[in-house]
Amino acid sequence: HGRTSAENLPSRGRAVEGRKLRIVVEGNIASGKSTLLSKLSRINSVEIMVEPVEEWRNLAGGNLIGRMYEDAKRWGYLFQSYVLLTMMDLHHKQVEAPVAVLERSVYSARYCFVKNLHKSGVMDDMEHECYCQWFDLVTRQSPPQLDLIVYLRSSPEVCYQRLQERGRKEEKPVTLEYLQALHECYEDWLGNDKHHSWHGNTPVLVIDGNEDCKLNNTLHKKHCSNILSHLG
Ligand code: DCP
Repeated sequence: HGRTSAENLPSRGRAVEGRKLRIVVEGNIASGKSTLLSKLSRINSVEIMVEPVEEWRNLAGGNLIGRMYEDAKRWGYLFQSYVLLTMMDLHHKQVEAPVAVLERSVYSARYCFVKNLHKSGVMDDMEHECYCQWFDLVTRQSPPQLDLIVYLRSSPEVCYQRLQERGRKEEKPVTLEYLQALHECYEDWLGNDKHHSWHGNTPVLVIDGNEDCKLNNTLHKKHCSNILSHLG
């Protein structure tokens, strides 16, 4: 399957008068974001920007994400503050392509991952307050451009299954309960009727992530054209 040429994009999906567009793909751990991103990367006018997990794995010679999973109480705050820094950098990185697609955003970090750490008592009130003040300051001073949020909604059970199949060493401590709690945060943020179609001013497109797209190429093509048609 070759790349889709820019001419084949639906007209509403083209950058209007040179304005470049930014899409973020959201979803739980192992919800299938990487597979969707790799399909989107075949489109000529699209550039993919993945989560900087390699940077999270190697900070001053230490594996920060690994430590966070081993001892979230000790490292959760530092990890999330580094996620905020590296994701803000990604949000503002210039790209050549008319459409940039980011894996996650500073918003899911705050409204799903940090919220869950705080709610479960792993991140204490002072750490949470300090994180939120940093978040508010940096997002107010340099607001990330968001034209569309694609929410890949996969059940926690399906995510857990996929997580075990891929077997990343740092993610061994991730339990089904943790994925269920994150799923609830994602649903509160993007899944309920109130916010179903809008997050602030940004439209939200919900895609069923339970079907295995690796086995179904037509399904992915459908998702890709659905995403591009929402950009007008
Ligand atoms: N993570 C976190 N807090 C954040 C962002 C990410 O704790 N604010 C963690 C969750 C994962 C790891 O970082 O353990 C990387 O994210 P994903 O596993 O979701 O990325 P994948 O590429 O694996 O996603 P998918 O499996 O959907 O393709």
